Amino acid sequence: MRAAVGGLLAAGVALGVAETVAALIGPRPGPMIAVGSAMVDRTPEALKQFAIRQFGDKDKLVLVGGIAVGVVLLSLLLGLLARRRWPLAAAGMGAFGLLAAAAAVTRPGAGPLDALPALIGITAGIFTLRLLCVPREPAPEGPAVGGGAGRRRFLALSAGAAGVAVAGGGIGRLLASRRNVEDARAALRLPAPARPARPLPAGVDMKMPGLTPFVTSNKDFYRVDTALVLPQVDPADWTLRISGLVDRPIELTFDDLLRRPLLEYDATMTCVSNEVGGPYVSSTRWLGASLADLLREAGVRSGADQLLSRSADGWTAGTPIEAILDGREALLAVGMDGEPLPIAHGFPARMVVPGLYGYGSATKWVVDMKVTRFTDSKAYWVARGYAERSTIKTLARIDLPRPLQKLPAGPVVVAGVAWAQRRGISAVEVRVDDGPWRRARLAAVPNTDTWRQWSLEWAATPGVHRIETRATDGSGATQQQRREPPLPDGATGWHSVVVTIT
Ligand SMILES: Nc1nc2c(c(=O)[nH]1)N[C@H]1C(S)=C(S)[C@@H](COP(=O)(O)O)O[C@H]1N2
Ligand SMILES: [Mo]
Repeated sequence: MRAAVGGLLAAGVALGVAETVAALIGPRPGPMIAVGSAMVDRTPEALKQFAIRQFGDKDKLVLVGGIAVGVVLLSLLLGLLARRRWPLAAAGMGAFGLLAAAAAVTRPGAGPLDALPALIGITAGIFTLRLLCVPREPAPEGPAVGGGAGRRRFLALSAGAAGVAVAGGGIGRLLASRRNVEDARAALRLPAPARPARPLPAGVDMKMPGLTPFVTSNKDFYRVDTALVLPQVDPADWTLRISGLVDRPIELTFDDLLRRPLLEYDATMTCVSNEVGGPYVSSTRWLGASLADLLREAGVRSGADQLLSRSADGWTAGTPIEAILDGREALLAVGMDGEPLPIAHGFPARMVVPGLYGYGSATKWVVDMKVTRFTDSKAYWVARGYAERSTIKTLARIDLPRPLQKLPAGPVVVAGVAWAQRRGISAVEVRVDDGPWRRARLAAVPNTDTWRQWSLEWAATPGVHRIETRATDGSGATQQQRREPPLPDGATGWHSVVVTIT
């Protein structure tokens, strides 16, 4: 019992000390996050898909929770082991320290210094383990071990260890929170756009309760990224380098970026991992500088076909240069929905390229762009099996009625959104129980790069019914019925819901 408690406290001390050291030596996540991030990057794609499906936005919470449970179990075992075979327990704990140190130094942008938190933490942990778990040689004529004096000593040492663990964690948190860039974001005033978007046309939003609003608020905007802790990028320190196969490499500060003509543009962003009917799609009004202008200034050399963009936390996306230069509104964005980008959505700057899935175009916290070739370098998700190039597939989603909803017979509103960025939506059809397709009413849209609301009234009769929908894009192509999974280039198939009418 004591040994197990001792093991736990030793782990607590190791983590607490490591967090403090991590916060002291720089804006670096502690070893738990380093280990978690390393695991995220090394997780097989199938497992990651499973985690996203099972836990959705909570996948990161589940991972960190899983690591915490692992640490607790291991430390209990090490405590028990320490009592019998101290050298083995010490070596075991040391091995985990080395593993955590290795995870930390191999994070993108990390250096040898990043090994320090884990190494110093684990040293403190081993020391604590020895104090608490290894029985002391009984003094020749002293009281038997485990007697009152032994217990008092153990309790005092335990209290001390718990204090170090909690204080260490607390100090680490406090120092880390002072590096948060939320204040810098609050202080930032974005310039007025040189080219404002026209007001949204009347009737973009049918304003039905339960139907996805045309504009997604920043707090409701879906979030997909590999970051366990949000990168804190201060605009005062931000620079963007554009290099590689260019005639004139560029380095921009945030002030340089804000001095460029800023454009506003309404566009819908979509994640390739979104299942048919899924939530990883949102729309907003972006504000940013033209990416095409930047590339033209840099002078793309012939033969280059990929813009490999990199975030502050080392994530990469590979975007076809052709797509950026073909006249679409590709942006180096600084604002969304009238505000600076929220930290979770890439503050202070990110890429937005209408028509391309986020994994191949929408780098958040972007700090580097390299003009290169698809054959020469693979971006993060391409290295993990996703298509080198892909365009967003046409998809309609039913928002109303909800799946398995029970409704009274009579008129029932069927409504949702459909998207086919770049091509636009020209029709949405609905059918019930394999009956005839009927055309839904389409809401107005500002351009072909946003989703489009649709609705239709259905005279519902008692029974269990299956409602299906399919969209046709601006090129006249209708969505295929056959379901395909998100890997490797986006899900397809007709979305359907089953409801009970009484
Ligand atoms: N730095 C970074 N940028 C990233 C990602 C990431 O993991 N890291 N994920 C991409 C993916 S897969 C998508 S779908 C979009 C989502 O952007 P959002 O979270 O603002 O909705 O961001 C893209 N940009
Ligand atoms: Mo994505």
